[in-house]
Amino acid sequence: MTRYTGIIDAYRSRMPLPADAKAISLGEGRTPLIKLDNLVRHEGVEADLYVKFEGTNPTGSFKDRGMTMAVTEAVHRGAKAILCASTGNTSAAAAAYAARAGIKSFVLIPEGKIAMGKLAQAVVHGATIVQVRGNFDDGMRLVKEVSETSPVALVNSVNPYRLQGQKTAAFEIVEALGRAPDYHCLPVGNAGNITAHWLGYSESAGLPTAADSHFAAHSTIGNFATVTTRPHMVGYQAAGSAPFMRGGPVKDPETVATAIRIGNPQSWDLALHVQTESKGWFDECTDAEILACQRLLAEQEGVFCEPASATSLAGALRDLKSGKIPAGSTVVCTLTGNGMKDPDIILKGGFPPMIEVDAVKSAVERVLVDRL
Ligand code: AN7
Repeated sequence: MTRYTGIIDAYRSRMPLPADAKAISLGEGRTPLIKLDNLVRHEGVEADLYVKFEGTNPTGSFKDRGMTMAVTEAVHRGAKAILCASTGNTSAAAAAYAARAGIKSFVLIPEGKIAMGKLAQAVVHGATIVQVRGNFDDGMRLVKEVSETSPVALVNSVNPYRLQGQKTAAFEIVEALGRAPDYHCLPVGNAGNITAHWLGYSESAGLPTAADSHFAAHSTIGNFATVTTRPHMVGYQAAGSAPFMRGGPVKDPETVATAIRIGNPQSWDLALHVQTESKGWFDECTDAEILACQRLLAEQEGVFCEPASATSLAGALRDLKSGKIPAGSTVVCTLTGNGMKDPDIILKGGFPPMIEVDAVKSAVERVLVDRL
């Protein structure tokens, strides 16, 4: 048995890091690929349908894969502080990895629009939290400006090391399935993660992609799993926050899925390359569809993801039912974050009220008898 120590150690030869850079890790990666046979039966679709549950990462989202890389590289260069704008998960990961590295973190968040758990994470890890009177896109503009003139490392996904880390989710899927899926579905905000997955699949297939010119693929395959095909990449957005569906930036994005409340995606051009090269598509889901799917997944399979994450599965189920994704396909949906980050959304969501009883055995038995 060797102790698992995270994605940099696991895929070092496939990472563009100096050989002497010491990995700053919390053991991220190796997340479960869960087959949804209950849900497939319940929904009457025919597919090998999986979710890659990124909510089991150390800070509860896929951001840890990118943050271990960005912070490792920044610290190696001598950075003493990192900076990001965030809808919540990036700030949680940045705060945690900065703590681990013993450096400072500064996070810009949109006022009042971040899930409680994510805010608590930034607080507990000692980040300096700046609430911007504006939305994520305002914060993003600000951190890009500030990082040009201040001695801080910008760790949003415009930092290419982020995507290099996030590509490892595709490596893990290829290893687990022994092949690439036919379709890979993700929620899309800045479109960094869909681009990162395409990089990962392309490297596993030994195929070039237009995204390489931007990120300079560094992979040597060595003993790692290889594949002969790549999936169609499908990106789903929240309807009130769907710039890829509108053909340009959305000025005032609004959705219950606060993680993807993003109107001006930073990886716009790259994501369009991914769509073209993979023969994939973008689509949108309503808030009602997103919340219904979050609940369905929790009830049918025991998997609790955050609202933004359910967007990928809600869209995939719809496209399976319509036949746009053909019956019999192997489909992987990324569940980007953990449901426990955003408990408010559930407790506000019209669930049955709790039952209150006197502290006597018979009262509890009565509850059971009525329901067994
Ligand atoms: C759960 O934390 O942008 O398309 O600032 O937290 O790569 O942006 C979060 C994004 C999907 C979208 N699901 O990924 C942030 C942030 C969850 C997320 C996305 C995010 P990208």
